Amino acid sequence: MNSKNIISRWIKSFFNVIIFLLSLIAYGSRRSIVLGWLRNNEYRLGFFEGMITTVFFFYIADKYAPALDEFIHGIRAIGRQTQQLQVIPRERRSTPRPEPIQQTQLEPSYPIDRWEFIWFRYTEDGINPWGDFIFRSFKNELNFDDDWGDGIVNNSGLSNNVASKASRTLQLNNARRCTFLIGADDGIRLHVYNNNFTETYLEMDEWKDQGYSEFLRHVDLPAGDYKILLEWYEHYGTARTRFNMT
Ligand SMILES: [Ca+2]
Repeated sequence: MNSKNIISRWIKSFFNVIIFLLSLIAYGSRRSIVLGWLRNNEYRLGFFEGMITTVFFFYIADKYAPALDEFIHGIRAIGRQTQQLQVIPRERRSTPRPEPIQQTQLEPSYPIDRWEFIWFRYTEDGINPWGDFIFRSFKNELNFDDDWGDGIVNNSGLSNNVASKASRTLQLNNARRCTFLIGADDGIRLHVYNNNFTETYLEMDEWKDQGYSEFLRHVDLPAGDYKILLEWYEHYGTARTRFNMT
């Protein structure tokens, strides 16, 4: 959210990348280290040693590939932040002391006729998983099933560590039993509130890393307006999100 957070995260991922590179170097130079240690120039790579080092290499690669991803996008995030810092003083010169409005655009707006999606970078913080704001998008259809595989998620520029808050107002002319189906890879949460948020009609919490999974709930809703909030995140690997109401 602020530049301190971005820089501290970037430094963290920078060190992860360094460790990853050191691991690669260690892997590459393993043979000469072992040779020096054994003082045996006729030492050759044995079958089991080959197996163990290959498994070790894939373990390291799997562990640090997300860090490489984080590292690259961290540089972009700092670039974006720097651009913002450069733009703000210029705007302030022409406008007499504007109020800070940075945060209001991050709150879901619950539009009546469409979904609003607010996209964020995902952070592995259990309390606040919402990282830097990326952009907003909209979708008219009530029901959707977006499957991005392991590609870029919805023009966010990210294929991993991306999250969204989708909101919309639902208008029911008659009381009825509604069936909510949500699906996600990875985590998802659905909240259905009354129009002024004083009552919660439905809460589904499947906020965890998982392969694509679907969850179903029935709920009786009186006629009226409802606020729907669908939170979703993709941690790593493939990504998909689905909402279906009947
Ligand atoms: Ca995933």
